[in-house]
Amino acid sequence: MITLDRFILEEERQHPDATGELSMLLMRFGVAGKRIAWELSVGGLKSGLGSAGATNVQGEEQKTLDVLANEILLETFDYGGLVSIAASEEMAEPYIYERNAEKGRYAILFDPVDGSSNIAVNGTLGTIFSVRRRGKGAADLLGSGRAQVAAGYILFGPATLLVYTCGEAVRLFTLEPSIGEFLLTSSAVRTPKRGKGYAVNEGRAGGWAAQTRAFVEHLKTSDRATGRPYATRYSGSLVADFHRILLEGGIYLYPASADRETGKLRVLYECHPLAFVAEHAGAAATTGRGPVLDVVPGSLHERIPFAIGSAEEIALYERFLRGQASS
Ligand code: FDP
Repeated sequence: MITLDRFILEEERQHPDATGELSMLLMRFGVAGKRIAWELSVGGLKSGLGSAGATNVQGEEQKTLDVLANEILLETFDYGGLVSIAASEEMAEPYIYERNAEKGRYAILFDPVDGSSNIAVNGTLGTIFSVRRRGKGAADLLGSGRAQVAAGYILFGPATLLVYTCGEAVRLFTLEPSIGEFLLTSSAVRTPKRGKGYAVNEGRAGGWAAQTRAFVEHLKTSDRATGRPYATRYSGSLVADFHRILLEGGIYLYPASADRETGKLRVLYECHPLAFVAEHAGAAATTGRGPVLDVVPGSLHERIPFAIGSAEEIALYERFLRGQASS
């Protein structure tokens, strides 16, 4: 049985110059994940599962569990002197840890509850996180995705999973509830070069560019030789859909559309961290024009068109968008 803490500490020993701070920080994401998993599991029993009445900075309705998960994550890093600043999809401005302002070497960014439309129907949810070296202030959070030190997500499904990478392999842990520990499931997750499924909200196809529609049409067109049609798998939770793709291959898309020219997903809280995981598992993520990790956002809550998945599907999608392939 290899617990998360044991794995991280053993990994740390491979890096003699490590201070142990990143290890502590990753372990704390495990603690936050357990607390959020618990809150989600009892959420339906409590009153106030639905809307908290407030809206987040993107004008979306906040659910009580979004608020709660945000608070849990903030509180988790309030002590230990590890983190000096936190930015979240749920907060208009970054949170400064005054106590850690001088010593905290890291900045964290997170989407506390991703796929929040699934809250009300007991569907799969996730928490996405990203770790960067702290800079001098909020502006330093606006780096390229390649400046991330670590990134990952916690998936709240039938089991709670923790997936992360520190820029080496992608690690996958499963929560064993009887002992309250994350146990190692895979120390090097690899995404197949090609998959059989695609995930996209096709109800929005009317607003897509012709090339995007042609690409999805291509996936749906029968051709035995190339393994088509693909199967549609869309849950309304990016973490759930991405996790399937990470393990089985395929592609997830949230493209630009007429009413959302920059797509829906946020660079810093969703796209960068998942792209970091994808690239370290042999998968890829693109805006349609180039790698997501190369994007340097101009503001904290910036959104970009996003596609993530197996290397072959991502390359094909880019060819479609460039007009170099057709269905
Ligand atoms: P949600 O807004 O419900 O938190 O993060 C955005 C996200 O969910 C993704 O998890 C999900 O894939 C997508 O948006 C769903 O958006 P649509 O309802 O437009 O399909």
